[in-house]
Amino acid sequence: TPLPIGDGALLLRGFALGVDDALLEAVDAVSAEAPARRLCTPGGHRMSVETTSCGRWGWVSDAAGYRYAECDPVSGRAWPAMPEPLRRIAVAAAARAGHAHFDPDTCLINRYAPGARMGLHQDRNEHDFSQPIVSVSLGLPIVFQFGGLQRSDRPQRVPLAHGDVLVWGGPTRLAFHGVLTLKAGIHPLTGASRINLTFRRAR
Ligand code: MD3
Ligand code: FE
Repeated sequence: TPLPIGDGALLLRGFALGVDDALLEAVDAVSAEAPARRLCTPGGHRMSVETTSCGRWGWVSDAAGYRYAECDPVSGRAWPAMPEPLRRIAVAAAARAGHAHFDPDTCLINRYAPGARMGLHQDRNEHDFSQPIVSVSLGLPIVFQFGGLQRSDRPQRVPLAHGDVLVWGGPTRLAFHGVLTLKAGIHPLTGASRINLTFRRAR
């Protein structure tokens, strides 16, 4: 049963469980063409998460800033196309949350090893904030932090497990969010890692 966790945010526990193998196979195919890498923030810090993308646009970060790019800066080539199983789960989750026409043009793939984390931030690189964001958690569990519209708002902590899907729309689209440090563990499908898929309409 969908759990509202904020104004416009919906947690669909286990929504991706029936297609987890297909999603991970697609992630492997994308990673073979565009290997995940640790990006540098504009402030000069190396992110602890390994990142790659598929779809028309890919999210990148370097000394020049955060942005979407049509080419993978490592290979100089276009990002891999978004595999159908990925697109399908994102569109289905968005529809379940009331967004009937979600058409993602990018999927960011974040791979967390034990010790990796993501600090509180807003997602503001997209052009149309009325479009939702869909995120799918695979592999090891993690504690998600869901804050308010001000960085100073105290975040709620929400544990996320393999197969959980979140849809962010409405006012929560611009909420501060992040994840706490991944704890050590072994998941039968992903080994010592958590993989998060984030689907967005960039342009
Ligand atoms: C809430 N990734 O890549 S996914 C990111 O687990 C990012 O890898 C985290 O935040 C991860 O930008 C969290 C859940 C998520 C994604 C986007 C959101 C939550 C969000 C946008 C607005 C509000
Ligand atoms: Fe984010």
